[in-house]
Amino acid sequence: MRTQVGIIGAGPAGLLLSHLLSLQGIDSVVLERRDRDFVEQRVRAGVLEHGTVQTLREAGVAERLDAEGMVHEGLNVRFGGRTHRLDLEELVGRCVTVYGQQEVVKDLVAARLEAGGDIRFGAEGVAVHDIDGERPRITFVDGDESTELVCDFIIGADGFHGISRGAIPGLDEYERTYPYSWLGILVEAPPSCPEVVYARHDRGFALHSMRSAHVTRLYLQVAPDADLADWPDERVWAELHTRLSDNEGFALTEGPLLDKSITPMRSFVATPMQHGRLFLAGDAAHIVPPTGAKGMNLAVADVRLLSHALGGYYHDRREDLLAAYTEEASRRVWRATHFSWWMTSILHKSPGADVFDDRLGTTQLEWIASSRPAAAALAENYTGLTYDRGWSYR
Ligand code: RFL
Ligand code: PHB
Repeated sequence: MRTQVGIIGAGPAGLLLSHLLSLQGIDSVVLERRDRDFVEQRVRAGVLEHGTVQTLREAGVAERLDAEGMVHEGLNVRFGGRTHRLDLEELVGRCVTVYGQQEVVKDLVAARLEAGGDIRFGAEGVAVHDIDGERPRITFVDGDESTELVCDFIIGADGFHGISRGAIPGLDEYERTYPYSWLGILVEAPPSCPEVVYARHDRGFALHSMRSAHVTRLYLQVAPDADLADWPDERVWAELHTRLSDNEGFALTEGPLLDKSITPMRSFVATPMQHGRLFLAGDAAHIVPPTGAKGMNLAVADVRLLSHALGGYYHDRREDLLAAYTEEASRRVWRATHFSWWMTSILHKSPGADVFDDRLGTTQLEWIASSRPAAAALAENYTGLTYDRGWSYR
């Protein structure tokens, strides 16, 4: 088999890149380890930055997003029993849209298949070869058949646990772990207020988000080694009621659980994001803790750059845009890494934290609640950096 760009992973990064390339007349094949159903049902992110929505619109895959996505002009920060609303639109002239990652994935899979795109679900044993030469190859098992895909370029969009990153020699990796995890539930119940709520409480962090007018998404800070077996639904609800309460009458609506899972928190940056003809995108190269809602947005930003750079290569034989990929992508990655770390540190309660630690957290929340420049700094990062160039080369 032969293609121009071989893409490993059918998450938001791999699927969107495949679509952006096809709009520029560049062929790709996407190899995905899991089946279609699994990829489309996986519950994950929910907050799309302004620029992510714009990219999906420009790519022509935002029809359902525009109809069903919930535009949020503000967000709430809750601490000390009080709720402070940040008016994102008024502070920085941009908002975010709440729309499930799995919905983005469904829309992209549908768009690829409708355009005749090649996505191989259930591809096993994926391995990359000859990335230093001009004809890199990917081998994999498709059904019972061993297959070889010869490419011009390989994109590793296979997430944090994928195989691509390991193929880059001499990679530097920077990592921070956090002394807590998030327990997330998806609930069949209307959201208890119209916007996202980030709550700092003495018992730990809690988050109220949503997926639609009928589905709520909630998270709780739990111990890093927490076991779902120790978190029966009643305990989860009791803790959510306590941590999300305020002195202003907030009442949390309960409902049947549709999903329940625990996610560890990690910051991770690998560099360089490229070697020879292999380029990493999204979680394959970097992970942020979910507190800043940046992971999927960074994946989209990476593939915007790659789409533009690959367009430059195929249309004008330009190699400079590809050569600049790590440097360009890293600027946004490190900004989001700092923002996510900062949001995490001011909103969570670390085990063993003393009064000094607590006051460092609350003084920053008080500052955000009382100072317009501080609120604007949060809003600018939360809604996302703007893009200085398009995803398309032409
Ligand atoms: P993905 O989505 O992990 O996709 C990688 C794909 O590669 C496949 N794969 C392989 N395929 C072939 N061969 C192999 N050897 C393979 N190994 C892996 C996998 O099956 C998968 O289909 O990575 P991508 O595309 O880079 O996208 C990144 C995002 O998924 C991730 O950053 C976000 O989900 C993070 N995240 C959030 N991001 C946001 O922007 N906003 C949020 O509100 C937000 N909330 C979250 C989150 C992540 C969470 N969890 C569960 C990690 C909330 C949570 C709880
Ligand atoms: C979500 O809706 O899943 C969500 C919202 C905000 C975050 C993380 C996740 O910071």
